[in-house]
Amino acid sequence: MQKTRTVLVTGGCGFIGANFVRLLRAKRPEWRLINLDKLTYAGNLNNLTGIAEGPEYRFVRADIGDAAAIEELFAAEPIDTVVHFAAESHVDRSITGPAAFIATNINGTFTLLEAARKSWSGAGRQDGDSRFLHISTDEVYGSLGAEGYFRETTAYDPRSPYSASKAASDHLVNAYFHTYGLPTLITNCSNNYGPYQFPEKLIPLIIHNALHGRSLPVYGDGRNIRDWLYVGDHCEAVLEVLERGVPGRSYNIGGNNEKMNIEVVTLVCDILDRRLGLPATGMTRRSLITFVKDRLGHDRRYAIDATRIREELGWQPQVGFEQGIEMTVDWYLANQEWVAAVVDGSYQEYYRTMYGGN
Ligand code: NAD
Ligand code: TDX
Repeated sequence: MQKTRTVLVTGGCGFIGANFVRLLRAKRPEWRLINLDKLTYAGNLNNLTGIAEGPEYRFVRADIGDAAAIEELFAAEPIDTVVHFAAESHVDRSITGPAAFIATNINGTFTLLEAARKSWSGAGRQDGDSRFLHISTDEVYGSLGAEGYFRETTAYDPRSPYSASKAASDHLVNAYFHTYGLPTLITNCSNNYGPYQFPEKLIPLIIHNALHGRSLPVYGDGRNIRDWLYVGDHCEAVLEVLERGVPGRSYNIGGNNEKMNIEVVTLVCDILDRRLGLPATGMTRRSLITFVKDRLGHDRRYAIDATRIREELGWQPQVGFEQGIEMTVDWYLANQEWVAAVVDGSYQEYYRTMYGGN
């Protein structure tokens, strides 16, 4: 028999969180789900259209750093499971404005850990099946040369304010396991792509710009390598770790799919050319590619060794990269209203600051 859970998902209105909320509603409809999200620029209720509030689903707008609000929620609801996605997630923004990353990723995670510790050490919640799953990133491990992979035993070596804040939160989570016995788990995943990703990240930004005939900014020489994973595969992995992972453990999640950024960008261009034909200029969309100033401290290569999750939990990615990019391009083509609503005034301002008038 499946255990029925009361799950607090944080950041469920963001890219991965919304995909995970959708997966849980479809696969574990009997679970009660509370989605807590601050609705920052990256959080969007439109990511959850079709998910109605009711006995099994509730949305709460709050900041994970607001200790009073979080403790009140734990007092009001029999939460036995936390899946913690909420974060400031964009590396470039962490370079221009790190403060929010410290507040949300470090202090916010601390606030959640404290609330869970206090609540779960109280009477009535000690059924031995509570879980605090912290969603983290491969970026905590730093940057690889041409060889090697990140394993769960790889020493942390974060190099951007974003990755340093995620590393700090991972350390806090582990400290709560060792010190207080909080049943924590951590997943460290590679780059995700797919529906509902905010167009500040490489793939949706390239799709959006290419559709509007704008230049396609590629940082540095375009040869930095990321390991790309379709978001649906990531969400399936998160559910596996939540239900069957061993508390105290970390699980690396990756697509075994290393690509140079320039390969990713040209693939998106070629798919759009195939889907829509050439633009009015008669030039392929590859002609829009523009090499721009590199990101400060730009990590060269990430690559995940996902042996542990494959061997322990039997998880493997199901969506191939070309297939996943085609599905993603098609989703953005079919959801131009969603895109139009998120590229509002503040996005335009962000874009001008980052990329100038291009
Ligand atoms: P996102 O930026 O799309 O969404 C973040 C969500 O968190 C938004 O809904 C936002 O409103 C919410 N949020 C931000 N600050 C908050 C706060 N103080 N209180 C409550 N809610 C807050 O991020 P994403 O890409 O979906 O990433 C989700 C998680 O997965 C993050 O923890 C990120 O570090 C991790 N991760 C992301 C990737 C990736 O490729 N996107 C890869 C590995 C790990
Ligand atoms: O305009 C761009 N041009 C460009 O060349 C942008 C936005 C990015 N890039 C490069 C930088 C990276 O090498 O593309 C690569 C991917 O960039 P992002 O989409 O910003 O992702 P990245 O910095 O790799 O981090 C992502 O994966 C790990 C997520 O944003 C993180 O939240 C996650 O932890």
